[in-house]
Amino acid sequence: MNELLAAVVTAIDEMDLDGIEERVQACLDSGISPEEIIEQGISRGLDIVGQKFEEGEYFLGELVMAGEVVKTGMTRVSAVMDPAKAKQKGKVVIATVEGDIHEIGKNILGMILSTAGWEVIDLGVNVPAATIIETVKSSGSQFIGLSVLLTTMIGEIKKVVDGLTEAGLREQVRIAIGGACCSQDLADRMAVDAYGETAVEGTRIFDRFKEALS
Ligand code: B12
Repeated sequence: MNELLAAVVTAIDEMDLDGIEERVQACLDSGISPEEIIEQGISRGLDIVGQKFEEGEYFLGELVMAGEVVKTGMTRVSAVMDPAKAKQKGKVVIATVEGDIHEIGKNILGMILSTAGWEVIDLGVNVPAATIIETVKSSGSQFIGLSVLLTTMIGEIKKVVDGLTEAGLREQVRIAIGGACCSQDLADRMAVDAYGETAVEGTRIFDRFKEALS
């Protein structure tokens, strides 16, 4: 891996809040794209932290700290993403489902979708299905991106699907899911339209949805 990207990975793994901005900036200065920094630096760093958490080497405090380091690094990345391209393709409603407060992946998805030309309506974390459906109605959006990291919260996906069906909107709205506990199998079981492993894949999915609906 590129040395500068590896330094971003290490900064997250070592929870180096003071060093992350400088390291992200070094990547940007050397011409590494924001998308590469997100996918190969920030996301990989968090994968390692997640693994160490699973293995009992890191605890909740480290998770929180790693989250803060990533947020700080992301401010540098988002500063160079081009907002001028935003809003041309249509509106996407994104949210982390109710009961789940993980926001980093959703925020990255939002940032990448904006850069790819979408108007992003970000409802935040811990969002009830009813709020998502209300927003779809009031905004006229046909696209929903749900972030789900906790296995215990997968039932929330079904609530969104059922709520849309009850509102008579299911046929005209496309839903994608992503996040640590999601998979194609889960997408099939929840009867949503797609699963995306990465935020970059998310942009391809929404482009595909749009093409199919128009
Ligand atoms: C950071 C973190 C936290 C931070 C979150 C900080 C924040 N501000 O977001 C804090 C400390 C708050 C936290 C809390 C908890 N966490 Co936590 N956390 C993590 C960790 C280490 C990283 C998550 C992350 O940000 N990853 C980086 C981002 C970039 O990745 P991502 O979210 O997957 O997103 C990428 C893709 O998935 C995709 N994507 C994401 N969403 C979407 C949506 C769409 C539509 C698409 C297309 C793509 C897409 O795009 C992103 C970029 O490519 C994970 C471990 C892991 N491997 O995921 C555990 C993890 C998710 N947490 C876990 C747990 C158990 C908890 C707690 C319950 C711990 C506790 N005992 O209290 C609480 C839950 C609180 C709650 N109610 O939500 C477990 C979940 C296990 C499970 N299967 O249910 C994990 C997997 C750790 C583990 N291995 O045990 N956590």
